[in-house]
Amino acid sequence: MENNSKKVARVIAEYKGAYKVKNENGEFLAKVTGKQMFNALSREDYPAVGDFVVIDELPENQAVIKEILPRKTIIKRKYNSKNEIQIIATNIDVAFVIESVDRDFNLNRFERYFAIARDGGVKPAIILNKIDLISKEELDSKLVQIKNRFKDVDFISTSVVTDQGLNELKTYIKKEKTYCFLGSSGVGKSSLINKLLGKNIIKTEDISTGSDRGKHITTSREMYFLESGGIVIDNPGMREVGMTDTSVGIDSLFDEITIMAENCKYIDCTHIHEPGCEVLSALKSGKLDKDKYFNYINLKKEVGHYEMTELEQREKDRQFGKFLKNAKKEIKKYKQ
Ligand SMILES: Nc1nc2c(ncn2[C@@H]2O[C@H](COP(=O)(O)OP(=O)(O)OP(=O)(O)O)[C@@H](O)[C@H]2O)c(=O)[nH]1
Ligand SMILES: [Mg+2]
Ligand SMILES: [Zn+2]
Repeated sequence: MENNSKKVARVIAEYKGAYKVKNENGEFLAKVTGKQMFNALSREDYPAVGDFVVIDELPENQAVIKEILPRKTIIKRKYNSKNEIQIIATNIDVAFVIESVDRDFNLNRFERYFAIARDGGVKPAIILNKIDLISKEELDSKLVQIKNRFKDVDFISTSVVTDQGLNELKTYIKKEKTYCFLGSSGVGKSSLINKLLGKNIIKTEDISTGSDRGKHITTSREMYFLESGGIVIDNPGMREVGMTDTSVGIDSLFDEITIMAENCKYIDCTHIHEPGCEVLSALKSGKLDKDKYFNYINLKKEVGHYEMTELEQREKDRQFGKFLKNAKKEIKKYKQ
């Protein structure tokens, strides 16, 4: 029997055991087939927000997801020590990494998010929000830090209180492209998306409870369609940003170090204690930025952890601890 009800749709929200999908015929509450679940080897075999899927449309806006079309890009992370993977979103053009200028501001955290984005082929960009809370001078100093550390990353500074930067953000978001909003809880992801939508569709944290930190307001991922034709995805804030399984993203993030490492004496040099290490000598001479170096080592370590046995982990921790102590001493000496 020919099936005329097969259509392509996009997954726009994910619930427990069901998905909201959308196509030109409307929105459907969709489930995967039993066969699909049976064949699924990992989380990655299930649909995620952003996926293009083939569906069978049923009456009353129900649907069955038959197939996931190949993903162009993916944002995923390992979220626990059991290496379970969480797919944050797929088919994303740009990942906006949002930090607010208050206590949340942290350059290393940007770097972690960038690694997650780049691992999945997604271009990262920075939104620095809540700039109404600081002076022009403080803002300039933060922007200089961002510019120096992340030379090739676009950044926009915004405030949903004064509307600063919102036009710039709107212009940045292009028709038919998909943008994923990432960042800690409370930085203003949902507030920014409400501004882009021009109305308060998403519930955000009440200003009066603003001190109640650590409470997650947004609890599910959801895609929103802007009048301009741009597509944005709101996410719940992430508690800790774990790394995914490859170190490719990290290496591209620290090109400078990767290039130096080509001249290390040993091909598998970890740049922690080896003789003839080009990276360590650059660190000593001051040619390599010390924050960048420690961040690199920490990220490497974090990625490595997932691939190591517990015993190896302990040994590496011990070595690393020793190394850190020595390095700190060295740097102190160097500074004096
Ligand atoms: N002063 C100031 N407050 C802001 C700004 N943007 C958001 N807020 C406030 O920050 C709080 C958190 O905003 P949300 O939009 O809920 O933050 P979120 O990132 O979506 O948080 P989760 O959903 O928990 O991940 C709310 O009280 C907002 O009113 C801003 O630009 N300036
Ligand atoms: Mg939110
Ligand atoms: Zn080395």
